[in-house]
Amino acid sequence: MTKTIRLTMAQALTRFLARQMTEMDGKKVPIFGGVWAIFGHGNVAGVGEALYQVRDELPTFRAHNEQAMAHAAIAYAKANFRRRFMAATSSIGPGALNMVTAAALAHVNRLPVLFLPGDVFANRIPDPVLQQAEDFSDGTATVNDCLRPVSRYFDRITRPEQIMPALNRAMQVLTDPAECGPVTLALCQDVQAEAYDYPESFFAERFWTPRRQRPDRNELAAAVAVLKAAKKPLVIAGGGVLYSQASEELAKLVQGAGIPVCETQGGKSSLPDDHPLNMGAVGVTGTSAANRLAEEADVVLAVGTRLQDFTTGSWALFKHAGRTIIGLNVQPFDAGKHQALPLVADAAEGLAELAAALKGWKAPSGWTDNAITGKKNWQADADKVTASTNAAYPSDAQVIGAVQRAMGSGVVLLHAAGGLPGELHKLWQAGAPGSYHAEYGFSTMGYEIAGGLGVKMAKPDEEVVVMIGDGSYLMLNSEIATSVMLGLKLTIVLLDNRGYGCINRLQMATGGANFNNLLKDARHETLPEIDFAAHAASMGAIAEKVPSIAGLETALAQAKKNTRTTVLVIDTDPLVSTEAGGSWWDVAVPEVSARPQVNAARKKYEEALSGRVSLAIRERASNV
Ligand SMILES: Cc1ncc(C[n+]2csc(CCOP(=O)(O)OP(=O)(O)O)c2C)c(N)n1
Ligand SMILES: [Mg+2]
Repeated sequence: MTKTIRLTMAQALTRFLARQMTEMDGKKVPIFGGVWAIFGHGNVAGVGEALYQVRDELPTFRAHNEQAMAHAAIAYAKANFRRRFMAATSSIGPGALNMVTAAALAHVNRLPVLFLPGDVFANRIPDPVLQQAEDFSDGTATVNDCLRPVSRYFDRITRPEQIMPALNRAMQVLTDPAECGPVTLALCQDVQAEAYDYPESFFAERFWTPRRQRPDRNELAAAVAVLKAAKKPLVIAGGGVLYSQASEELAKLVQGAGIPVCETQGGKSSLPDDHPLNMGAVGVTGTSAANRLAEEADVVLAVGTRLQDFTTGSWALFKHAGRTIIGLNVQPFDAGKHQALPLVADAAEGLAELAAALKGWKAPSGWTDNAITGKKNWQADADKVTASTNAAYPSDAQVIGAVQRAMGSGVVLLHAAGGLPGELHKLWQAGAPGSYHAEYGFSTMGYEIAGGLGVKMAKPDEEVVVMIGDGSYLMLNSEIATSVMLGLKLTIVLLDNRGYGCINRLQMATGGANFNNLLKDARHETLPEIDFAAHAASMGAIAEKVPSIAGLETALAQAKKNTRTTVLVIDTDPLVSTEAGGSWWDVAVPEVSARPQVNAARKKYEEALSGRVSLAIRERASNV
């Protein structure tokens, strides 16, 4: 007879989660680093009680905002290269909906996280329960259905035994490198508390190892043939290189074949910044070293990248009419994008097999040498814009220079939205793989501080530096208090340019009037003067407003020694960004307007569009 154990559905869930294991650095560890929780009536009695039972094996962490706690969980998974992850549980209604944006962030970035929102009563007797949204035509709809399009797997648990197949499927998705993303198990409030005789075998310890798919023989042969014929090959390293921990294999391949590498936001730190073949950032926020090669490349080996518009300059950057893209990706959806020659495989396996097959082959030396020279020229440009200054309102680039000088490349640098991503992508000199943590798949304002907390949980021995704008800070800063409470120290550098600087610049570039971005240009009775240092200090952080770039460097030296979260605020110039590098980005400009500035911007926009169209026609012709 099957041995069973009588548990509530929520107790079965938490017991199961605590028994899932993996290996990190040769040591067996739980695959779930813990559970973030904000309780309400929809989860406190069921999931809350069950989490308490397993609190020693599966720790619970309390946050101040459901979106933020999900950000921390997601950043934890990213910092662990998806080898370990966390769950996030909320009550029903607003708590659950607060996680939708974070779920989309994880979905876009292909990051594993388990969402456990409470849900309405399956028996529907108390309908409508507090916080239940009522659909006039669909009795099965609840607010949690908003999580469906942003979950890789969604299930609603309406009977206690359903949790078994649902958790089995959840683990498949969370650990599958191709499918990987958010999983939502919506837990009906009454069912969380319902008991069932679960087979004991369901709770047996399970050990998960990352799957590494090898390439198909024919796809590999086709890719090798194309590469061997290449005169101007270029590698784009995307986030998949990091998730697969394929940096060594990447370095071996490109050093052997003399192929320059450029990096997406997600892929930055695949190679150290000072690797001579690393051209740095590519695309809209790219370096001149990378972008001039992208314009000429005849074969583009795109590794672990979604090829989003910032990488391809909205498909106007890669100008070689006959170019071939090889899509080395573990996910066929990405591998075959834009008529790429697919090479479906784990990045490390794929790169290793390509290197073996290309042994002895080298790209023309003129191409490689030219790339190395371009990198040196770029570095000289970058050094100029990041040099120290006495300006009252320094640029973002000058602040980046100060952070780099004070903290070096050995820290984990994290950012997500505003003007910083573009500047950091170009200018930050990253060290080891994973030392540059950008959330630029979804570019979610408010990811930064909670994200930093997740990274610190994953890497407690590392110095985590969060760079953030005033806008992002005001959107979501509450987890500063959590970082202080948990003793997880962050160094936060807040650039106060008194508004949404980058969108204001975009507005000007598209012919718009300065309107509703900088605080001074927004409807107001009193111009706000926000004391960010006082605000951060009120949550327990060590906080200081620094008067200058030199002052920032001094304060950062002290911050390094601090054991408590430190927030350093500096006033910056909202109008400047780095001119060097970059490429066109498709942002639609109005076709008609009463503003001559808009009409002029539209004219330029149409010229850029026709340039891209003629590029596409040339491409099609060369493919015939
Ligand atoms: C949640 C969210 N809302 C809106 C945006 C659009 N957006 C991108 S950057 C930005 C302004 C960010 O302001 P701040 O953090 O001060 O950075 P700055 O642009 O001044 O460098 C806005 C509104 C976004 N990315 N995320
Ligand atoms: Mg700002």
